[in-house]
Amino acid sequence: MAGNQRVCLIGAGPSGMSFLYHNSKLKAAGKKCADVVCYEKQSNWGGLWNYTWRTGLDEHGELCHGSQYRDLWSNGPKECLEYPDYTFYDHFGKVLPSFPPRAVLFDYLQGRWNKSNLRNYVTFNTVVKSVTFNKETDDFTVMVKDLSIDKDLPPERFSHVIVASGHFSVPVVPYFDGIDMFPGRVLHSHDFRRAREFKGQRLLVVGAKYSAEDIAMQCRKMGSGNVVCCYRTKPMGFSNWPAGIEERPLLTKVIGNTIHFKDGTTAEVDVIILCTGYMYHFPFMSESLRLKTKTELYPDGLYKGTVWMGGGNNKLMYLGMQDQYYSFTMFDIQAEWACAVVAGHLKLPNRRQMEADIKVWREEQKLLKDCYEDIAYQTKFVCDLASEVGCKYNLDVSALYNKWEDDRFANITTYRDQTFTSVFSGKTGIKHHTPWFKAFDDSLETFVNQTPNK
Ligand code: FAD
Ligand code: NA7
Repeated sequence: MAGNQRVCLIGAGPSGMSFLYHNSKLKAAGKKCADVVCYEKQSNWGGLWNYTWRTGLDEHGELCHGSQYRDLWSNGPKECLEYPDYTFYDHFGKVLPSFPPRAVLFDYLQGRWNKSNLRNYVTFNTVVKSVTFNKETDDFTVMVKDLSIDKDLPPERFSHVIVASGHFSVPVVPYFDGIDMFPGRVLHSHDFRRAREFKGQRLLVVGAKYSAEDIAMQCRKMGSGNVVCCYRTKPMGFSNWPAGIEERPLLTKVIGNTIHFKDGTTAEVDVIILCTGYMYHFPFMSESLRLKTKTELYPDGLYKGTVWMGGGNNKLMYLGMQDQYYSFTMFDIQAEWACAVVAGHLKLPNRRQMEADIKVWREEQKLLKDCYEDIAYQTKFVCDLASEVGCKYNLDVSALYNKWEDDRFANITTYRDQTFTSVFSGKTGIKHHTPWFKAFDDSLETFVNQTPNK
């Protein structure tokens, strides 16, 4: 039998950790697996779930990866993102409400990784600086810097590269006429850390997706003044915004503290928060290997959303690059599929067939009309990967996602107070002790200890 493939894995967030998890499962089962070197630029695993108070640059002068904020609670029910082979009930040993705060999700993720002793496989404080493909030898050269000693490591050669470096860390920061002379603070959601900071302040939120919605809600919850959200394409459209939040068309200019909007109205604000999304940013990948896309459910050029078609060698893969309804379970099945391909348990079709497959998915994507159709589409994507690897679980949680969207449209303030039943453990989440809009204690201890232990 030929030797194992040598894989460079970039990033130890949920996507990268899922690759390590499935590769170690293959190993434990005595099956052929890869020799993986995982480089992680932060000093801990968890990706975006590894909360940092820092903004801008990290302690080594690298781009700060973290975009999450202190008061973040899951925006989807935990029953939609739990791993089928490691449920929340398995981890906490009790039933909990359906929408946990950030620290609870991080604890859950770490439980699965610790159980499989995955920490040893991650090289922390190492940032990948360059990846190039060697045509003659059909492999990659990877340049890495050890941040802890400020030293470039000798070049390493790998048969495969798996990019799991995330795509919600480098902000899109548009310019608006007069914003440079705005007397108050201007920040991007990437640098937003504490909603309490804006107590009593009037806010302009630019953008109309998850960050805009959640940051507007968090700020009102924590006592901000009025919040005006403005949109480029279409409003978020919730009919039940809490008092003090409204939506208007995009701003046209800023004069002093006065914001002018496309509909001719104006508003006085103290702070501008740009919730204008993130770039796909892979400066360390050489041009021909670099994924260039906008945020969408099926980025172009990736077979099964994973294998990079650009180089023609099928040895470069990207994980977790989709826009996300499904999150942890989608990254996990994608990683399981990628592990099977790398180890040779799954054979890829020829290039023409792969290109045709991508085309079918992307044509279908063009027809999607609303969030419910998006969910059905991503469910199909997840289940397709699951069937390819012969996954024994049915990962379809679309009924839960549809109910979640119904709840959000019915009332954006109370959707996190609803409960869901896990399709994997059969357990139904309990009501949280306090409605989310009035719940100010987001500690793991309070959340987990509101019910007696098993
Ligand atoms: P990331 O979590 O971004 O991890 C990527 C890792 O790669 C990081 O550890 C980073 O340090 C490392 N890295 C990057 N570049 C390099 C390099 N050059 N060299 C070495 N290492 C590198 N999802 C949910 O399911 N529920 C939620 O409630 C939710 N809330 C969110 C809130 C916010 C504000 C944001 C931004 C995202 C949220 N998400 C949520 C989605 C989130 O993207 C996923 O949950 C998940 O973190 C994605 O995992 P990942 O491993 O693909 O990427
Ligand atoms: P998204 O989902 O990429 O949304 C970005 C929003 O910003 C979207 O409404 C865009 O408008 C808007 N945008 C982008 N550029 C501009 C300009 N130039 N002018 C006005 N508006 C603009 O990012 P989010 O941060 O909301 O979500 C990312 C993740 O973080 C998500 O998974 C969450 O879990 C948390 P559009 O609607 O395209 O017209």
